[in-house]
Amino acid sequence: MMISRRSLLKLTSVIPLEGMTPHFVWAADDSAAGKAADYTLRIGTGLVELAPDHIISTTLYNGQFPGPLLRFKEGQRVVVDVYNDTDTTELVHWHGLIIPSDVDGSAEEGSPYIPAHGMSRIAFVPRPSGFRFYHTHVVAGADLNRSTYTGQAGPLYIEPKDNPGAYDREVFLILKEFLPSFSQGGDMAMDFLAGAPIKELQTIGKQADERFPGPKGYEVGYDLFSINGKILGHGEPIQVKRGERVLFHVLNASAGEIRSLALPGHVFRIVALDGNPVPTQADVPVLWLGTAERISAVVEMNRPGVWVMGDLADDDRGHGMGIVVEYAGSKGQPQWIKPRPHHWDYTLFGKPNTTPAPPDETIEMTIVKNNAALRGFNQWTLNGEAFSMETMKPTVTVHRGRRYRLKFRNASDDIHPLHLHRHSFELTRVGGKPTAGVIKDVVMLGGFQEAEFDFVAENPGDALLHCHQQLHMDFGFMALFRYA
Ligand SMILES: [Cu+2]
Repeated sequence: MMISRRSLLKLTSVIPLEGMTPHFVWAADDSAAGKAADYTLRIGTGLVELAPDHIISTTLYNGQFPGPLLRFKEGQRVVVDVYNDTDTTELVHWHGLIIPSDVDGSAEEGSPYIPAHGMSRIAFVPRPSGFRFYHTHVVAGADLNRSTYTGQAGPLYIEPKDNPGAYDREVFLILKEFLPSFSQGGDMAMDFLAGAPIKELQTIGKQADERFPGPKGYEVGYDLFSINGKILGHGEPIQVKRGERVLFHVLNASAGEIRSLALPGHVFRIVALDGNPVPTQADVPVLWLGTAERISAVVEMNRPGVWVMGDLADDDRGHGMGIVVEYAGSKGQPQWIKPRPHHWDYTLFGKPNTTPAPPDETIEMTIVKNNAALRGFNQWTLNGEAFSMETMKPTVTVHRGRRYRLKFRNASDDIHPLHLHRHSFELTRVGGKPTAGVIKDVVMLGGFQEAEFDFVAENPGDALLHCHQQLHMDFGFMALFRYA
């Protein structure tokens, strides 16, 4: 999806509505009633042509993948009508936004479902500015045709009140796998994260394995991989000119995969993480993104050629996870060169030599995996408790105005992209290193590692904390925060 700044609004124009919708749900304030919506999203089954011989059927927004790029203005109220043309209830979650619980799109927080063959009008004041996204937030469980396994994801950009914009062009890249299936035998170990495993956490993990000695639980794998809904080699190449500075907004819209991205011979200057400007802009050869993470990075186009910008995993890139970057005047087969090994370290982008403000309270959470404990699926517990979708019982009480430090201890070998709804957080310690100033809404927690982040309880209403891997959140890895 290559978009000039001027053509963006056209993409999000209201689509014509057909037929009658029997059910209506009005969320947020009544003042939106009677007014035309600013945007319309229509949830329905459609086809995505990933390549001429790979056309898949899945659930989409407005019949397309990715969903339309929505461009909101920070602080300017927006009304979105969401029509659900499917046979099941749906939810649209506005990821990374600081908005009320009833419009956040999370049933656990009390947001109303969009009825099957019904509609919801959703209104809120978008903030904070930056690169966000929207996606479905229903439970998939064992159903790989549901929730984030489908094509229900789209980019959202909230325009800041003032935009410095030291770049020539913006390119949005949405990374997404299709055709999921279950497999057994454990996930691939990945060791790209900075930091080292902690012995005590390995011991806790070992004890859990002894309590659940059977086979490992199901994992999800994929057949097809895409950027902007196209398998590598089948979409339009990104056309660049020598000397140009291109701002890439990269979103990992996977249901559970971690993605990497490299452009041979080029470096990425990271300017924002999860849409929030970083205190220290740093150059890296490879981007790593946990599920739902976003990276905004400027690339100076100074090595003419035709290149594959792609995932480091040969198999995934071979099955489509990449896009061609073509310099004006260059011809030939796209080239891929494997970058040298590189560790992903969030603290590179923090404020140097600064310690974060002390919290009012620290909440510790230890994450344990019970192998195949739930009908063959791994069960996830936080401090010994798996979240119950039946009771949706709040786990943590917070008080408005207080600063909380969440300390996560991962007693499993999986990497968990931790996400807190309706609040941004500041990384304070990751991979064993203290840091400050990096504001995010998802952070990867390494296997047998610890991570800490702070958030200020400044947005009353229930807020969900969960691992963004669909397979983990559906099987226990959630906690509900309730304001006192
Ligand atoms: Cu997880």
